[in-house]
Amino acid sequence: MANVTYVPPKVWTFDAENGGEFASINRPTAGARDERKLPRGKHPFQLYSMATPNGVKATLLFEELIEKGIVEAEYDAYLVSILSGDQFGSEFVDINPNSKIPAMLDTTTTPETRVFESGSILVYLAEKFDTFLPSEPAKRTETMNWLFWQMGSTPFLGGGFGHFYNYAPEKFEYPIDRYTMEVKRQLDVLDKQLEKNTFIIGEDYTIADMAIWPWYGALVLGRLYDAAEFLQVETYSNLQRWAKMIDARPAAKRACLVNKSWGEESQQMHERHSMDDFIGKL
Ligand SMILES: N[C@@H](CCC(=O)N[C@@H](CS)C(=O)NCC(=O)O)C(=O)O
Repeated sequence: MANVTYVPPKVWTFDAENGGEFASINRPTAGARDERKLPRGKHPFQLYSMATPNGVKATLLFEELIEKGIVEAEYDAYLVSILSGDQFGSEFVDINPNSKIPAMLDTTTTPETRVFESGSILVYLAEKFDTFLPSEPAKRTETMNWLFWQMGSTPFLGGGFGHFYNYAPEKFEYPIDRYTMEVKRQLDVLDKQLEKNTFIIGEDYTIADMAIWPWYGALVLGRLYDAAEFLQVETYSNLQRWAKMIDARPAAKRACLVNKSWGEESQQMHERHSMDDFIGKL
């Protein structure tokens, strides 16, 4: 059992940054911090995002829709750099009062429809184009079950495990143990589900796969938190099979590039407006 040295005061106050990786952007208040306009393109959908796993959920669905030939799903994607505080600019906050990427505008409706929360974006687009969300009640419910599973479970992976294993200023045994236990349990849940199913809900590729893959696929493919060995990700063989299968899809390759602002310059894409943007990058 770890030594307990911190005694919480009667009332918490925001005195200083806590030293963690994203400490300089965190504040205990919501709302816009400055006036900032958002760029606009010519396509029906305007996406404001970054190529983090939550961002990739939205770009994966967009790219799959376009891969299917649904030209009405064309979109302009603009980088919102969360490390520079772009998520606190006034026009972004008008679209997402929660100041997190991804956020989107559907400009084809009157008035325009704002959509925030990646799960809401997936459902909105899947319903609008009547694809990747089965209409048959049992399959639709199962898709929703796993979509909501992802939305509810992943904060323990990202905000819990990822934060304490990767970003916290020190390695604290108690939270790393607690969240590693939970993440391994979640990986086992998925591995067991994929033992009998090609995709998450069965034979249909759905928005449940598109929500889960950017996080748990990236994790077991060794692309998240440098934690592959620590979590023994190769032991989840069904999950590995599924992660590699989606990784091989052209839409998935494109989705991971959109709004990418790190890595080699040739592998970055701050804005995406058409298929031509991918030429020479894949
Ligand atoms: N539940 C939200 C989570 C979105 C989220 O946490 N986005 C992160 C990047 S992956 C973000 O924008 N962080 C900026 C901040 O916390 O200030 C969703 O699924 O859309």
